[in-house]
Amino acid sequence: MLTPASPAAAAPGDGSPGDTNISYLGRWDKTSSTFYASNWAGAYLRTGFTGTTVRIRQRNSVEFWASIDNRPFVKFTGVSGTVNLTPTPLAAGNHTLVVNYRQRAGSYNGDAVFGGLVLDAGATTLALPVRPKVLEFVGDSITAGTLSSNLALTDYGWLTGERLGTEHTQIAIGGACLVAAADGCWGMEQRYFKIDAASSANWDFSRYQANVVVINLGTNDVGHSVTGAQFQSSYTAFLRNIRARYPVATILALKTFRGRYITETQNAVTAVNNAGDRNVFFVNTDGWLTADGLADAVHPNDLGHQQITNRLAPIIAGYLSPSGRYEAEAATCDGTIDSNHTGFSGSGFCNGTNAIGAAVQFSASVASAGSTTIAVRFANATAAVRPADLIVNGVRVQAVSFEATATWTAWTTKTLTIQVNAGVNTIRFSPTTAGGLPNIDYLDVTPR
Ligand SMILES: [Ca+2]
Ligand SMILES: [Ca+2]
Repeated sequence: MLTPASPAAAAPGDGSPGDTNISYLGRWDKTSSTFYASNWAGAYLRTGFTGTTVRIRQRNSVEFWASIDNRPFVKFTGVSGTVNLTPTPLAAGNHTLVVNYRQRAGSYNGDAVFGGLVLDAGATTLALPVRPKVLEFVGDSITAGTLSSNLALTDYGWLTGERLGTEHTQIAIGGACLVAAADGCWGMEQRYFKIDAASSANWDFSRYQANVVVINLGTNDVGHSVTGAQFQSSYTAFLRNIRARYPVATILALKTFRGRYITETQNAVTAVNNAGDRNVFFVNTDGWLTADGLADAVHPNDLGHQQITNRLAPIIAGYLSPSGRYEAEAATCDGTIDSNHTGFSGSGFCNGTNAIGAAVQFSASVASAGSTTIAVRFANATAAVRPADLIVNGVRVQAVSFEATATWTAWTTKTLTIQVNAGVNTIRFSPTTAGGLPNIDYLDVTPR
């Protein structure tokens, strides 16, 4: 008779948790080789696979979301064992899969582990291109997506990362404070450095380096009698401790949407700036959320998370582009992102609505204040010149004429000189006639 073989080591392509074709983003616990555990709110796995079906091995009852071939995520609730993700088989060929497990938090305690994929006979996983940048969002229930339709998936952190074509994760849990208050609160000044909110195990920061860390903390500290002095001291230490793990990341300290501990947050940023860390910035969020963007007094709904994303993504784009190139498809575009006219850079261009004031706005970061050149790439196959105002940091600085080009694929570049501030600058082109803007591909900002 056959003797059961000892478990073989994971081989690339076999779909087991250790399969190196599978990318794990966020804080996964790989201690068990048979079930990798998904931690915090925004962890996910990505892989390609061949064949027509895919099933996923689970252990005990769990809730997760899966997206195949970039289609909308499908939610699986209360499932266990080998779960079929393709009740309708796919066309034969190469496919992609993204899976996000619901975070264990509050009253939900599902078994958020991944036991591998079961593919068709002869099928294999395929490695997907790794997105080169990583964003990390640190916060409480707002950053975990509470009261949005699909929790972490419909949260501003996830949406911002997807908008910018980066990897992303939310180190967040409902009820979190910055300060580990004596009356009990998830104190992120300590918890952030753990593999999961409730774990005593330290996270291994060598697993990945974030390029940008966004902190959105302070909303809950008020309810735990944290004084302003305590908050400021903890925030300053928190910034230093994150810096010790991520030497080159840009760290953004958001003004909480409820406006809590504003001065203390700014003072903490100033303290580390004055100590020589210039890559930490306070971000004013005034006006980001409107009343209809809230599900209750505190938590954004799906619209609210979109509103935050629309404001935050261009700012982060500004910090992700040391080359100084800002694609219009990652900027704020009053129109549609199109890709039907070839020759563009990146993944497309901004086709602004043909109307006065339908603008494109870039957020560009520079190290020092002064004069710099910008170059905007555009196409305008109408016979008419399309004029616009150039507005820098809210101030109209000059009129710009976008002349006609031979075709919509005859991209051309216009160079201008502007004055900029140190840090992030908004650079806006706002059309002054009903024809709107030309199609805008990108903006180059000469670093300084
Ligand atoms: Ca247009
Ligand atoms: Ca582009």
